[in-house]
Amino acid sequence: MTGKPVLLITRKLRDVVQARAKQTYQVILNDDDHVFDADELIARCQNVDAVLPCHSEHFSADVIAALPKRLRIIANHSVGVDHVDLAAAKAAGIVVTNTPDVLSDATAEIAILCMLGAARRGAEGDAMIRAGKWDFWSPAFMVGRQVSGKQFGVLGMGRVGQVTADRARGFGMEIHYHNRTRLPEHLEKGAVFHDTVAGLFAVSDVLSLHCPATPDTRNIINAKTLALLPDRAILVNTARGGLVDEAALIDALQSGRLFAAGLDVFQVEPGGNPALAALPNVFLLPHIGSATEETRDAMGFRALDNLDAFFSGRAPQDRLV
Ligand code: 8YV
Repeated sequence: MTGKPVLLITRKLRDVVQARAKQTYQVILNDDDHVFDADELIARCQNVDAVLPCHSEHFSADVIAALPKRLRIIANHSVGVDHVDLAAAKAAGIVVTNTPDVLSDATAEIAILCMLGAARRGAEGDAMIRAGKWDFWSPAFMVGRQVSGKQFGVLGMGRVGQVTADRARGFGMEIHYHNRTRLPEHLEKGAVFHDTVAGLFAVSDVLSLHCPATPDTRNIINAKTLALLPDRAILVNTARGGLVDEAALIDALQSGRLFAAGLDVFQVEPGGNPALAALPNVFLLPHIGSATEETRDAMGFRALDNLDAFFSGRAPQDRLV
């Protein structure tokens, strides 16, 4: 290859990240930061050597089949890669990378915010004051659930799950988890391992989701599994909306079986679910788990590190296929 490789950056990244990218690559930006549909994504990828997408760009098998031979790497600006058909990329000889580790702290903070917002009725209180409807106070008013002393269940004890568990420990919670494989003792830090999902759910006063969205985990939260949770449990989802059957969640929240939910991710994004948003016992955020200045910079740099390694003939540290 002569000259700088051509890199398509699909969404607006932080200035420092874009500036660094321009030092090494001939960068094509998306100036108005709109989401590319499949046709536009294919069209924009035609004359590039690499693409740096977010989870908002869907590299389905059909999209990947329409990519040019020239495009050799998809360096994601995300840890989750459910928006990329990895098998199709592998078959097409396209390298795929992600950005693990660097977003664990930021996402764990949002998980704790979701837990506390749900447990202490944050959305309800905020809405009441903003609407000018706070006209009463009593010791019996807006009483929520305390999290200290309760059991915090982690579904998916990867990097984000582990940091979130550490934060929950700080709130005096007892940690339980289910994972495909049990963690070594030094990472488990006293957390109780459950070898089944049902075993974990049965003890989780707060259940926090940290597993990837795969065909196996789709709607893992459904009417049946919600019924396994202790009475008046709290659900926290900062992973992927596809993990939750939202209709079943709404039923459980309306019936009072679940005390509350704290959600940063939804089946439909952007937008979320208006029926969920209509419930007072749901604390909602618009998929901002990793949205801090520090983490956005680190994610951008990590994606560029992967690209730099690839184009200098080294193995990208976060290569998935
Ligand atoms: C981002 C995410 O919001 O990393 C992920 O999997 O969902 C988030 O960190 C997004 O992909 C940023 O590009």
